[in-house]
Amino acid sequence: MSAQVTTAAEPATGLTSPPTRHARLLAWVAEIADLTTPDQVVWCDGSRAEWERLTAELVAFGTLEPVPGKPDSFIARTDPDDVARVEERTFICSVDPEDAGPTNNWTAPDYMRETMTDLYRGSMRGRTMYVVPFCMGSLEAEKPMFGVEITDSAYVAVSMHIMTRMGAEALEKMGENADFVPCLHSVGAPLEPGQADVPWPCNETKYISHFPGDREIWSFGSGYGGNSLLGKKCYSLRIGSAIGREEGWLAEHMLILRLTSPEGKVFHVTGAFPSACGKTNLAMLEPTIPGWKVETLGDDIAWLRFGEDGRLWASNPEYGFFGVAPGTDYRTNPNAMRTIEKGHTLFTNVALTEDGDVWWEGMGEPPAHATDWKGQPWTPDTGTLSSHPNSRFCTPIRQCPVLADEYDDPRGVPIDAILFGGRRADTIPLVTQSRDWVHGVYMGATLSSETTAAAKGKVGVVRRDPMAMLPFIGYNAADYFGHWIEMGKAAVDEDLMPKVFYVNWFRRDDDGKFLWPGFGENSRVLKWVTERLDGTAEAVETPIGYCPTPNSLDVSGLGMSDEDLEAALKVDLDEWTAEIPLIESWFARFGDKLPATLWSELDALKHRLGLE
Ligand code: SAT
Ligand code: MN
Repeated sequence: MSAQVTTAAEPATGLTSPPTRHARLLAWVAEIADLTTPDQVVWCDGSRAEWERLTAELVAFGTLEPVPGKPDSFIARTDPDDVARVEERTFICSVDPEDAGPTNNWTAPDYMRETMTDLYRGSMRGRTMYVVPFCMGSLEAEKPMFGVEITDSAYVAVSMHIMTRMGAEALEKMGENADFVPCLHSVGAPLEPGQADVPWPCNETKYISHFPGDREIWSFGSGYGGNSLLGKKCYSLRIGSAIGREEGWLAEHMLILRLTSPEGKVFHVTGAFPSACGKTNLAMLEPTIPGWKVETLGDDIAWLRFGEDGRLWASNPEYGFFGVAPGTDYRTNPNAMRTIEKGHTLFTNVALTEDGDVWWEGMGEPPAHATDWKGQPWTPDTGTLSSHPNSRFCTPIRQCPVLADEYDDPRGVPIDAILFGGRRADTIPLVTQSRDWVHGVYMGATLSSETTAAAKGKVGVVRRDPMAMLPFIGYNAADYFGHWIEMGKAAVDEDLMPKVFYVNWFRRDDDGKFLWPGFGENSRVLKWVTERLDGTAEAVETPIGYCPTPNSLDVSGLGMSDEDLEAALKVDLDEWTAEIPLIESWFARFGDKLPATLWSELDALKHRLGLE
């Protein structure tokens, strides 16, 4: 390796030896340095000094701007074209295209490696290559899930400080032999000698490639979180789901929360919702009903494994929140606001007010003057959004005031209920309980939602988003449904499996007004869920599952009209009849691979709807 090697704790000058004797890791780092030819190689140690040095450098480059109103916090403004996950540029490079399935983009692994190797050749010229050792989930896990990200973006390195357990401790734990997922990232913007840098380097050509066979991730051209923080969606969901299939567990796009009733009874719930549909809000919810308490364990990703007691336990592999900023305020998510108020937060594509604090749409009164996410002067009359709809806050989980102690417990918590939810203006009632595990899998497999700004593309289009995992299933989605069904069979007793519920906070009336107030009021739905678990809440059996009777849902003090409540809970047979062909064509995409039980579930539903 010709590049200069240093650890980031010291100024990036003197040549020091790499801080590990892990031969496979050393060989890989040397190989990538040879290929990408950075000016220097820096091993990240995760220290406070490193954070200070890198953020100061990023401020000097103009990538970050300090937020005076919050301690140790910064705003990043991306290239206006590099603001979200790029699903059309995301690939599952399995050997057999069948293993990627009809919902993923596929390219042969050899071809992808060749193409991307050409792109990586010299791609870090003029830049620093950071080596970021990290662990998804607790370092104390029986088998810690290590990864190492090589990146030429200091923004990525500091974001990894927040989002993962990383640095010297992770590297030390890896010892000389531990398995790890190599995660290679380059923004793809080499600098010629003397060439001035831009604040947000990236490349028009983007690839987010996964090699499940080799458990490897290659990302090129984008600096945006979901494309560049490779421990997150790429490792913990796409590669994670493929590992989970082999090992008998589930990697899911789920929040994890603990709910305590006024009587002190404890429940653990996970919830799968597509990106930008309120997972973070639900994870930190402040119940509006007296005596109930919510504690947070995770807001985006859950790994579900069987415990020794035969129950399904969930743990959060992440160490921070990467939440959608717009719409977040003291009314919708006070605990997220308190989390970021403590500082140490990186904001991306939000506005900076003239008195030096962050602002975004939905956070109370707009400031008279601000700098918008593109760095332009902004006033409420400008007529544009001050913040990108997918702007984010990246903040340490430990700052969350309602964090449950078990967030760091490698075993996680035993799950009582799984919620599946989407954003649907019609058809899907507020809450429906599945008849059994397989019916719950059917609900997840047919989950649908209107698209959001979290991914590039048109917003507001209804699409199937199975288990809210459409962009994140690392193998054939039909096999993934099969794996979910197998998990139910693997259970010692189906009674020990979590009960499954389908929720929709986003149903609207004919005037387009939301029928259900949402946010903290969702605690009322959680209460009904726990009462169903306890067998105390009433339900009506409908063609689609068990729905609350109007009296069984606690709406006391809500001031909701009977008509609105009825409309929120309604199973509209016409709407469901219209939904059936959509589900049929969705299932048909999987051909013979779709588990036959899911066709049977659909047939049974049609029968109950009186359609055959
Ligand atoms: O863009 S991320 O994948 O980081 C967040 C999300 O879309 O859920
Ligand atoms: Mn997400």
